[in-house]
Amino acid sequence: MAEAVETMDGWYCLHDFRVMDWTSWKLASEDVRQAAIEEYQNWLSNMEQVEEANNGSQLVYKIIGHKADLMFMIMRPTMDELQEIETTFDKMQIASFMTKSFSYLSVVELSKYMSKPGVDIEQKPEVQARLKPILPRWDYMCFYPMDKRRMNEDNWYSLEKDARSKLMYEHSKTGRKYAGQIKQIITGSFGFDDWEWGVTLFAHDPLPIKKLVYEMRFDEVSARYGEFGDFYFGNKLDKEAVSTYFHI
Ligand code: 76R
Repeated sequence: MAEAVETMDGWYCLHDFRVMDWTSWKLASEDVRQAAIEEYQNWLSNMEQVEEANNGSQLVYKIIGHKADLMFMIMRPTMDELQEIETTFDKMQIASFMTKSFSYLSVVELSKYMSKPGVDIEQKPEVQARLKPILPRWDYMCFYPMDKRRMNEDNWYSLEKDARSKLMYEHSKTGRKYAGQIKQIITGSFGFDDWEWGVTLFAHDPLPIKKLVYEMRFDEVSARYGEFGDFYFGNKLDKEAVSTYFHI
């Protein structure tokens, strides 16, 4: 039997996708819309305070295309906080103009494929900073869930650990070429959601994301073992731009 790799796990993470019902929003009175926007902005301010205290992080993206209009990416130390945040949001005025189109529950994960035996890297400040990340304020974001294949010869879970480490090393070399252009957060979702991992990529420009994802398809680990879900792509919605976004 192949041996599992140890993982280091950080903040819990919810990717929450909503579709805006612009027709109902347009039909609502100016007062209702204004109150809903203010309530939403207050909610964002409360969330920002949590982030300033280093107890979590969050971002909002405008998703392009039919799959969603907004994506909230929320990270907190406990799963309970994520549940509470979701319920609080659902009770807000603005949520009554939205439907949920997709969501993804996971936890920030770093595997120990690259760590040396006998060395505990988990408590290192740079590792802790990656496990509990303050999300980057970069303009573009791409999210997709993925699995590692379990089919006939191509079964990731029956590959020996050394072989998997070698493939992951090759994978990381491709990734490192994009240092400074792309930040990636891998979240694990075994037992939490329908896929095994969530991949969230941040960039200043959309094209490096396409180039990285394409180039990785040729890494053996993606070519032989990668299975992918739906892709979501968006640009950042800052608090300052909220009024403009919702303006009719
Ligand atoms: O943690 C590290 O950064 C060390 C190296 C590394 C690991 C262990 C790494 C680097 N990744 C790791 C694990 Mn990754 N990653 C993906 C995708 O589209 C595809 O083909 C795959 C989706 C991208 C785009 C990506 C980017 N990575 C993983 C795992 C867990 C595997 C397991 O445990 O079996 C998955 C599912 C996964 C998927 N990866 C990098 C990147 C990038 C850009 C890097 C370089 C990061 C850096 O060094 O700055």
